Amino acid sequence: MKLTVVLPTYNEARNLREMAEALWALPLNLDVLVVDDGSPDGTGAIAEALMREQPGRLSLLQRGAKRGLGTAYIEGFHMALDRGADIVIQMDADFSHAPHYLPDMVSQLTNYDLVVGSRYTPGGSLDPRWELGRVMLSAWANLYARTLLGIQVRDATAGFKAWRAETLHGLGLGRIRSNGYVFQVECAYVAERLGYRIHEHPIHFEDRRIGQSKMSMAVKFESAWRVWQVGLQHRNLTPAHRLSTIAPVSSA
Ligand SMILES: Nc1nc2c(ncn2[C@@H]2O[C@H](COP(=O)(O)OP(=O)(O)OP(=O)(O)O)[C@@H](O)[C@H]2O)c(=O)[nH]1
Ligand SMILES: [Mg+2]
Repeated sequence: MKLTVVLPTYNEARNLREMAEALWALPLNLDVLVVDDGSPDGTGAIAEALMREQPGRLSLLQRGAKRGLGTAYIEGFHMALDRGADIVIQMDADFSHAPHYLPDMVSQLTNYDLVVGSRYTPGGSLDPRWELGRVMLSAWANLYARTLLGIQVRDATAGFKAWRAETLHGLGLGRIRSNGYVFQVECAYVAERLGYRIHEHPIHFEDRRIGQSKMSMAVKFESAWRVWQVGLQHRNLTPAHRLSTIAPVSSA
């Protein structure tokens, strides 16, 4: 069973080493794939040092310039799948998504196709250090996306997910077009439309330990109209559209 954790990074030099070590300390046999966008703070050099220290446990996809979270994940997922991952984890590199939830989330993949680390399912919680404005924005974004798209998942904007490789194959990564916050919503929506079994595992979401947010206000506002596009683009998807279930075209 090959398990790959995809970590997108932009200026996470002060978090990356600790994060990789926390992941390796888990009772899981996993490798880490860092997708770095030429972070000016030298995150890439730290990833290279970790690669030398722990051969085979970490790889680096270096993209050179900041190109957004969505495309970072899509490229990272493709690479993980091409290298034969059976399970792919996505999470932030800043400790908002605590590594200690992973063993439970992974074991739930026995019964589910996608497990979401969820702030808004019973038992989940948000860091009390979040200011009221951020709590409201997050709650509003979730309500907005869920109402507009009819999403069942309570934490539709969650970026902490454990995917079976078959689910990612069936999703069809080429369908996913969002690059900012809506990337998370689009993946959850498409997975639901395609009839995948989704479980929400409650998590306590911590504010980032060190460093700054990379998400500008422009990205947050772009998300509001982008949700409409996601709805229009995928509303006709049904379980029959899972890519892995499409019969190969006969060459005869
Ligand atoms: N490769 C890559 N990673 C990114 C990009 N933007 C953000 N990230 C990473 O994606 C993860 C989530 O971004 P954050 O800046 O933490 O966004 P956020 O969680 O909404 O903001 P905070 O609450 O302030 O942490 C982090 O690991 C970032 O380093 C990007 O353009 N490219
Ligand atoms: Mg964060």
